[in-house]
Amino acid sequence: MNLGYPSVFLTISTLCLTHLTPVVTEPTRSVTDSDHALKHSQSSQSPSHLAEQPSSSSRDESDRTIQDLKQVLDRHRGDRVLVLLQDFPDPDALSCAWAFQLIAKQYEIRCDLVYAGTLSHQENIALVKLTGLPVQRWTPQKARERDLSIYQGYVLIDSQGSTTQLLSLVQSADIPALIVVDHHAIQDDLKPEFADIRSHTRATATIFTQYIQAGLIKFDTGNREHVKCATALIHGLRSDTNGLMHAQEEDFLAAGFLSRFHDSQLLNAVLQASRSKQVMDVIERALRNRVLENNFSISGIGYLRYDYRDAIPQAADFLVTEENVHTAVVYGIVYDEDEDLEVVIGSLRTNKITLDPDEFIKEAFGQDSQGRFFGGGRAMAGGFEIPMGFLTGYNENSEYTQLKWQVFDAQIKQKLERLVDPEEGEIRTM
Ligand SMILES: [Mn+2]
Repeated sequence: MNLGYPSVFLTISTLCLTHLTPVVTEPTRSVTDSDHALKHSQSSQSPSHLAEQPSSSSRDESDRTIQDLKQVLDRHRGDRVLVLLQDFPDPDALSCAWAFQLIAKQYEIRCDLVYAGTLSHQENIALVKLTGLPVQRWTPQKARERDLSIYQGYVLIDSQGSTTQLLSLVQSADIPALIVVDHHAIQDDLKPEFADIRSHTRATATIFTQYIQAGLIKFDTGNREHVKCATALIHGLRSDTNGLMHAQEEDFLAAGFLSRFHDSQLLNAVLQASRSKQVMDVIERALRNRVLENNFSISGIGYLRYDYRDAIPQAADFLVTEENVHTAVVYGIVYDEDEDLEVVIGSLRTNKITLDPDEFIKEAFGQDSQGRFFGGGRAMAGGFEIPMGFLTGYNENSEYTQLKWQVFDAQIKQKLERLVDPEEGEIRTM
């Protein structure tokens, strides 16, 4: 039985274990440049595509999208809705959820922005604190105690639900899906009233900026909330495009529009957030444990507290900066003693334009017994999350703990080895 975590189960075939209890997991998104999340094949960007002007048909289409969205908002005038964010919300998700809240407010729709995990990346904490971003943490227990019947619908932004533990709760409370706006690979299981899913767009912040430009809300430089939201959107856009390095024309255009409203000092303050000691320690471990092969840097960092799980993608960000490395994969066992949670979490970063992180991760780790992938990616970044099944659980015996890590470490390396093929010098994806 799937206890509502519509995600992933591991069968460790080599150990002949099938796991019995669904573990709390999701391919969660994280960080600044959120990796995880099931995201689609974003193949290399062709120069011709970059040069493309919006055709009149695409303009018609975007007009229609805006009209559809307006109609849905109008139909739900006066409702109260839940905006579900990933368990580890990233700037793209946070800023867009906020923009959505401001848009919805004009239709007297009240939005509660919620996430179940942790804000663990220093920049995300700074973003929320410095902008006063109205987001709330609802742990799954807390969510279970809530009266969800006050909500007439839920909204997913920058995800399609596979990265939030709250989705199953909301679904079991029979709250209908209203709106999904995302840039990850389409997952067909939700049937919202309105969906705008653009798997070739680099950031959801770009989509929301286009909504704002199309007049869904009129931003005003005299309105402090608008200024802060525009600043948050720029940060979201930056972080999903690796500081605009992977931005496409539409992202630059969106950033240009937002620059009329944003507060550069505030943005600077968010970006200046310094790394915690724990993150530095994880980066150090990743550096020490890395194995270099065929331009890949692969590193298992051992155990990591749940609260610091965002250190993994940050370590991957760092490892990929090494000379002659085009792709870095960092993973570890993330645990939470209070919740009795243990899960393998990993991040991939690549500079190689022909390497599709989504395909790479899906190919490397395959699917669970329910046909769900253990992870995926977007352009330049990917992530995975593998439940530990029967082996889950804290054990005081350090030798046992060590042994458990070694098994997972070896298994993951073995899966990756198949793709990091030294003979061909090429990455094989699907
Ligand atoms: Mn995003």
